[in-house]
Amino acid sequence: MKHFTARAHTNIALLKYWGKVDETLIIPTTTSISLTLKEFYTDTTVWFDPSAATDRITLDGQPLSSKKAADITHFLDLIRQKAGITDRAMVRSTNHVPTAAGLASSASAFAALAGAASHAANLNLTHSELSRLARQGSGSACRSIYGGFVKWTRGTTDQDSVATPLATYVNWPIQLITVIISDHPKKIYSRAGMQHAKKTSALYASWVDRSNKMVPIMEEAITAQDLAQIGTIAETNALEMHATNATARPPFNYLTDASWAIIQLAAQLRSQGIPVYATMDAGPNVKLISNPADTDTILTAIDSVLPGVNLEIATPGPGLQVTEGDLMT
Ligand code: 2P0
Repeated sequence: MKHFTARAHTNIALLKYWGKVDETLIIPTTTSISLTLKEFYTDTTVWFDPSAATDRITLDGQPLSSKKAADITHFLDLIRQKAGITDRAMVRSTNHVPTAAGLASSASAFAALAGAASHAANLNLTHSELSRLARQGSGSACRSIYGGFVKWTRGTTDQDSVATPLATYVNWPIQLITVIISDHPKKIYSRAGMQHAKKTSALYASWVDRSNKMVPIMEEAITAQDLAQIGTIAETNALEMHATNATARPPFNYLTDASWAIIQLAAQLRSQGIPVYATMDAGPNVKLISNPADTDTILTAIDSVLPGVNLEIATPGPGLQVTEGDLMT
């Protein structure tokens, strides 16, 4: 009954994943590129207990809802199957992702679970195998196995739909300022949102086409450490992703007036020569891709548009870490 603890960090996509070719294996329609973030992570401890009748899962000390627990059990079944075991698992997870920040925690959650549970089951998986495993929990989790800039190649099978690192140690100035805009409208989970956009938006096919064409250009921009080019491509890609939602039948929308105020503020700051670019996911928050040297100017500008709004500043972070025992060392 060896205990293992894993830490995995969240990631934000610069080229988004928004739709699946295979809903069960989680094979996406597009190749996506992300940045793993240092400040936000999940710690998960797992051990298998031969005397337990069911999996026991807690998040921040509380038991999960039955739907979420069923998703975790399904994921643990994949690991049990690989390891040839039937023991139930004890899973203790702590999220260091501010809940109000609306940053996706499913990426760090499934990456950490893949790391801790596979070690506890005595599986010695490579990073690539861990990425494929995490992908089957939540697509974006496959990117959180690695630090820095990461590419998830869409592939066509379980074998080749996998993340690879593009630049693990990012030692040049780039940050994401997350502007936390509260979420009043009814939440539409990404899984349902992307499915609906793919099925009904007339723009969806061209979004896929344009997104995939941007992959080599984004890779070049990352190699060149070109913040302006990375930001320009990322902002365009995010706006096009949201355009598939706006043109779905019926349409839906994650962005609020406050989100648009920040998107427009980024454009205004650029017109003054400050490199700031917006990216938005399945919620109203806007993440501003920017240079840490411009933080004060950007924060002052944000405050003039949304006085007192909450902010989190995130920087490039590391990949999955796994250690034996109950605490991260
Ligand atoms: C991304 N998002 O690339 C995109 C952009 C949200 C918007 O990945 O269905 O929780 O579990 O595979 O990974 C959020 O979707 O979805 C996401 P599932 P996931 O980061």
